[in-house]
Amino acid sequence: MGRRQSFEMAGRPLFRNVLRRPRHVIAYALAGAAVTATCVFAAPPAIADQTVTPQTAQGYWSFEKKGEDGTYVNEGTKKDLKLTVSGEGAKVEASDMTALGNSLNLADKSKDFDVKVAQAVDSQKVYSISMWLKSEDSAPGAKTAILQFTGEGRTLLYQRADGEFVSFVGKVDSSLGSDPKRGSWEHLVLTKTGDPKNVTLYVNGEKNGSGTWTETLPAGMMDLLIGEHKNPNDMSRFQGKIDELCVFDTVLTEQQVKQLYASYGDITIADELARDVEAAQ
Ligand SMILES: [Ca+2]
Repeated sequence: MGRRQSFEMAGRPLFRNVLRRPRHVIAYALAGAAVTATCVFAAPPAIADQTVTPQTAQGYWSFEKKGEDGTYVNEGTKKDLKLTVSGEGAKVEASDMTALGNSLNLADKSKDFDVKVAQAVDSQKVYSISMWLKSEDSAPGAKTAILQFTGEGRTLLYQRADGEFVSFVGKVDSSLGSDPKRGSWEHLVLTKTGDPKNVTLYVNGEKNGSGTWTETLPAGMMDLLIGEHKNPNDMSRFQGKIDELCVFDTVLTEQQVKQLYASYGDITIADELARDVEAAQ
């Protein structure tokens, strides 16, 4: 309503002025407008961000389809990127949110599992990782691993007992903000730049926190572990559900993060409803 009113107020007077003038004046005015427009836009406008959906990611796993080799089908663009799920602690089964279909269920953090994307990202370059996640850990440990690299790699994202998100990827703890809604489905996006070195976490399309470091990261492609530290005794395993894992080889902009979140129309609505119900209780 407000938008329509302001459009009419801005648009009508101009429209009337043009109509009242003789035709050649209108033509001249329009030509002038075109020249003005050309001058104004002589420098090319910034190229609009590419529209981001899960399908535009290099790796995208919805956990709905399994390939002949037993791995979950990568519905993204780089088909040789594979996600493997093994161990008694990891199952893929019907989610508690219908719109998500099947989700990865890590039901008991005392049971071992191995959920991994081999050669997922180039450590020193840029990337973004997104997923839907729901913690079901009623007694979380001091640190819970969420995203971890193997070998020389470090913990990209973990969560403290009070819900604070932290990245240790740069060999220093970078706080990425609190998580007051731990226990409900949340859409997380973590973006990592090359130089300057920065990680930024978005929760449900909103920037939650960011951190920087100076240490040079180990070189090369990194295997990404989901929900477990590379040394399982160092942190608790994640207990809960994960879905819609995406790996991008770009740094998503804030606008693209919002686009990606918005692309989950039904789920974001269900998520908001769940929050409202929770808040009312
Ligand atoms: Ca799914």
